[in-house]
Amino acid sequence: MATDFSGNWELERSDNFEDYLKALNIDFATRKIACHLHQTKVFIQDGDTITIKTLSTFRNYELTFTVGMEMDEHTKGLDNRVVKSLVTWQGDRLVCTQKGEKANRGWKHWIDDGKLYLELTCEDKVCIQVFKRKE
Ligand code: VLZ
Repeated sequence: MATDFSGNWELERSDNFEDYLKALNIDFATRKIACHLHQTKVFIQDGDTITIKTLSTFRNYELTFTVGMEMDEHTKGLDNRVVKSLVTWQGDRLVCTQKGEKANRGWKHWIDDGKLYLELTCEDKVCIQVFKRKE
């Protein structure tokens, strides 16, 4: 059985988010704002078709994909690049590779002890975010 990520999650802590944004060439001012944001993740899961919304007062980012099907992802409002994204299941983890200009780019989601984890990677930078369920 695939992990069920459905629901609303609020950001509890973030390690190395600024380094990750820097690796994506996000400018200083935007990084400062981004690092202080209260982020919410909304997962809508229908079998292997999944929507992930990243919501904040500053910017929102939304991605819909089907697991196992490569797509063009335009990272609009983030670093504004186009990457070839492929999301797969690796055991209980949802793993995305984002092929493009930046090496070693992608993310992983998993749940542990009721918390939602997100690992964001770009080049040699790794950011970990932890979210708790929102009532
Ligand atoms: O999420 O890759 O959950 O798309 C930050 C948004 C989101 C607000 C960063 C600040 C990562 C923007 C989003 C300022 C530059 C991401 C995936 C995994 C799904």
